[in-house]
Amino acid sequence: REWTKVKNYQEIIFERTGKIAKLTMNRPEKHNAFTPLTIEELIDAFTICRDDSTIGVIILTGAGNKAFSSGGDQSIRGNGGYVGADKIARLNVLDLQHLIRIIPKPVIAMVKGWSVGGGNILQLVCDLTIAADNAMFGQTGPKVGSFDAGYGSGYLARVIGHKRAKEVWFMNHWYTADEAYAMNWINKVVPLEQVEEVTLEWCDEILTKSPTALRFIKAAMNADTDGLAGIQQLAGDATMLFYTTDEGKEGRDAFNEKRKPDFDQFPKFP
Ligand code: 1HA
Repeated sequence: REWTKVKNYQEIIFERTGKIAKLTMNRPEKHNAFTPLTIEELIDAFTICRDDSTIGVIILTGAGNKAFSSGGDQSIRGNGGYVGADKIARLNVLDLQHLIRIIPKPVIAMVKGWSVGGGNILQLVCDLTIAADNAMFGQTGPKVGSFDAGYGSGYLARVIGHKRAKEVWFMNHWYTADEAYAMNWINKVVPLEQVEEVTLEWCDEILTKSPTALRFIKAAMNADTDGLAGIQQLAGDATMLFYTTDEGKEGRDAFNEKRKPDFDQFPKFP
């Protein structure tokens, strides 16, 4: 497969091969710990993927074989968040979590090595996770004076169960890829040297499916978890489809032509 670079960034790599995009957190010297800039760049790249109708599936991964991500970069943690060049303390990874949830395309985490803290929550909010057999999962928040009481707790509890989620957060143990698999935390474990090949095979398979069907399934499952904000996404997809129908267009056209709409011509399905 041939990879082409889509855009240049400082702390991530954004490449694509065919309809598959790959976003790589690229700070391997710190196990891909993220800064506000890493997150800003990921949000930009995910937004490009969202708008580009020739991209059907997105892989999120970390550079090298040692880590997916070790979470927020503790060396730039300031008063109230992580501080970048603009000196503003931010928790902008929360915006990225939300974007990964609402982007209407499958996002697959490809995890090699450490998946820790806020990095592990990024893996969690991806739709699917394929891990190398050297992957290691864990939350460190209470050890380092942090916590994610949003998706990192509530959604984690939905995915692995309340008892296990509390164990993860109270004990801050490490879990191997096989243990994480047994907990339903991730979808598949493969030998390190095959992880990219298998991830790309999953992408290829997904790309043969109806994108609209996948979009609705993702929105529907999120709606069940995300309350009214989740229903809003699902509802937005319904509006999008309705706008493509003759019935929807009749309302628009009647308004623009200053006449009464004729909705009688359209079928009322049982
Ligand atoms: O909880 C949140 C949030 C919650 C709500 C809203 C927003 C949030 C945003 C972020 C977070 C968090 O992510 S909190 C959790 C932050 N992360 C951690 O506590 C993990 C810290 N790292 C480790 O425990 C270990 O590095 C490790 C178990 C992942 C790997 O250990 P290992 O293999 O022994 O490597 P190590 O030598 O520790 O790491 C290699 C280099 O990377 C070290 O630098 P060096 O001594 O070579 O100069 C190490 O300091 C650096 N490094 C690793 N992780 C981080 C890091 N530097 C900064 N921040 C890191 N997270």
